Amino acid sequence: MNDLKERIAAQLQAVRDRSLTYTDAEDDLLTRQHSPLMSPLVWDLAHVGNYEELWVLRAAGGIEPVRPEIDDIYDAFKTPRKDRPSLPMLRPAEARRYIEGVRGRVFDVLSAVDFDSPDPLHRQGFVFGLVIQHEHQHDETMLATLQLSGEPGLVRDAALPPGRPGGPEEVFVPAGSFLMGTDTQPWAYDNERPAHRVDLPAYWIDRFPVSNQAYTAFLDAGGYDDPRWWTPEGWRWRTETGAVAPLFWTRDGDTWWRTRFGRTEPVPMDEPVQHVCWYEADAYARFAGRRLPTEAEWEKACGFDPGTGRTRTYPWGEDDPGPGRANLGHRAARPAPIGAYPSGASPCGAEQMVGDVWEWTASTFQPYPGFRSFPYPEYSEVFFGSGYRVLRGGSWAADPAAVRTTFRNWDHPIRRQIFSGFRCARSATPEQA
Ligand code: AVJ
Ligand code: FE
Repeated sequence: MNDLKERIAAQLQAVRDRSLTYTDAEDDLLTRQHSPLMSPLVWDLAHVGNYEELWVLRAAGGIEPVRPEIDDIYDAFKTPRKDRPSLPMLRPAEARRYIEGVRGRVFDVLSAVDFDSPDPLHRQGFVFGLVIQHEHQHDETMLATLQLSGEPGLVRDAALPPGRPGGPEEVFVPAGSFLMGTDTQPWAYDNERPAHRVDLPAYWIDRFPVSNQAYTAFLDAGGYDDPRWWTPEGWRWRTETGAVAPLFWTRDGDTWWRTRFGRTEPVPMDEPVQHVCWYEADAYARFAGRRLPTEAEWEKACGFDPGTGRTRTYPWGEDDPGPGRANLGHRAARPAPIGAYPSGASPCGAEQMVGDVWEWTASTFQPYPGFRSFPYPEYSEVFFGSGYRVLRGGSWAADPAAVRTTFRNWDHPIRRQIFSGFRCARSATPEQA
């Protein structure tokens, strides 16, 4: 019980340290717009504080509003990202003071909260999980903004385990049903619920995410000039943007270079490809004679344990993600080489399902059968439909607090400033099944 309070307090502290590190910069960098796709960094910073005020202080704590007059400024639905620079935002110093003031009272609510309360915001500390995951997701968004800005400084050079070339390229998942989603993860979002049985025919899925090496073969084969591989919308995206390679790649003679956080280096061929949009992932898969996995195929390959019939929290089981299992939490500012995490393998033998890159799936973002919006429709419900594709697994920039087998991310199919890659799948033939 108190143990959970301590864990929550530590996680609140850790995520705030992270946000403050990313925004420890000159006012100009924080208030400028680096891309119409992104908010000014100082908007994200005050927004996470305002979100805490709305959910922990007002909704869960019953505390009177601290600064109701700024709610509209930090409501993501009132102003699209491209228009946020013109908002009367708090200046960086004021934003830091505001979020610190809110945070002080968040700790008051935490000391008083009863984790066994029938109130679903209180029970098992849900509302704290909500704001911790929310802030980590915005931190990842801030990293994408900083990457677009070209600012140096966020490359981190923690050593990652070496890659392991060789071995099977795909793993087999036999036909059968599994439990998708969750009723038991205490901090799962509404979109991960409820748990429900899904029956799948047999399929093959890549053991690893698609590497830069494999993706480069697509470029070399003229894949970006061949409409055969692209859907009509994908081809339109490709011609309108003039894209010739993943975002942040440039060519010099025979060598592809990539730039990350202001540092330019030859593309490391043994890493998962990142900064591709859904259309690129889908086109590559067709070129390779494969397809993207559905979300259900991805989740079953990630967590289903045929031995117990249950779906694991992480591919390897229930242990928290550590540095030997997966590349998470911005320890290094890059995906780890292919094969770096044998001890992070899932029951079917798929590796690097969690960490490294978000993985595009074939699926649009839809509610599970029996979905109930909680605690508010603007987290998930308003995004359901055909406009978004689901990404799974979490990137090197995702925090372990916001990563699990059932976690669902989504974005427009044109987006590639996010830390996105993919792996391929194919249906088994009747003989194989
Ligand atoms: C789940 C990453 C798509 O960033 O739009 C942040 C998370 N929701 N604030 C997003 C989110 C509200 C969301 N994604
Ligand atoms: Fe938000």
